[in-house]
Amino acid sequence: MFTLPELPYSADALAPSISADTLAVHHGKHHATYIAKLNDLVKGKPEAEMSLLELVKTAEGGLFNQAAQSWNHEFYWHSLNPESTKPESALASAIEGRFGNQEKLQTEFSEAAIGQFGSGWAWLVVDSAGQLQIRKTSNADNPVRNGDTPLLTCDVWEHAYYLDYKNQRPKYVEAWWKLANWEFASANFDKAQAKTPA
Ligand code: MN3
Repeated sequence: MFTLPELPYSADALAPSISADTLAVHHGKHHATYIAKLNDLVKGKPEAEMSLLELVKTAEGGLFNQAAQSWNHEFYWHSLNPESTKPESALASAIEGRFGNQEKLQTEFSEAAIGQFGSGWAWLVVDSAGQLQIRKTSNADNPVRNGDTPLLTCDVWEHAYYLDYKNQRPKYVEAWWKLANWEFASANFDKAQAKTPA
């Protein structure tokens, strides 16, 4: 049985950038429904014993969609932090090396988030060669399928921002940056470096 993880902060902690109303629906309804549908699909099957990440890496079709949306949302909640954070030194120098500075990373990431046609996700990842990359994926797709290790993600499905920003995705992406959890990204970066062959 997969269970809905609790939010790592209180429901009103991200306001006004992301309102408590949005979190109530996005976590309490959308994320909860992905988990419920996932449990229906794996009931009585060997997949019920697999980890969510294994399912994201290997499942296909409807099972992939529910598993990936379950994983993506948990990762998204952790990609947000009501406290202001900064990339730690190893990640900060990798950002400088790859993008020049953090502002340029933000511009490229925002373009991916705003430019993703329809529903999907924008990601900061480490690729299989250990390089930082910006990715955008459609619907439930997740860059781990291509060997990337995600550091941060921004959900650009309309349900992530419609209550707060209506159709104005750029305003939501701008607000997302105020919450970007660099502590989480730095920890993910360190883990990715540890498993990249030197
Ligand atoms: Mn969502």
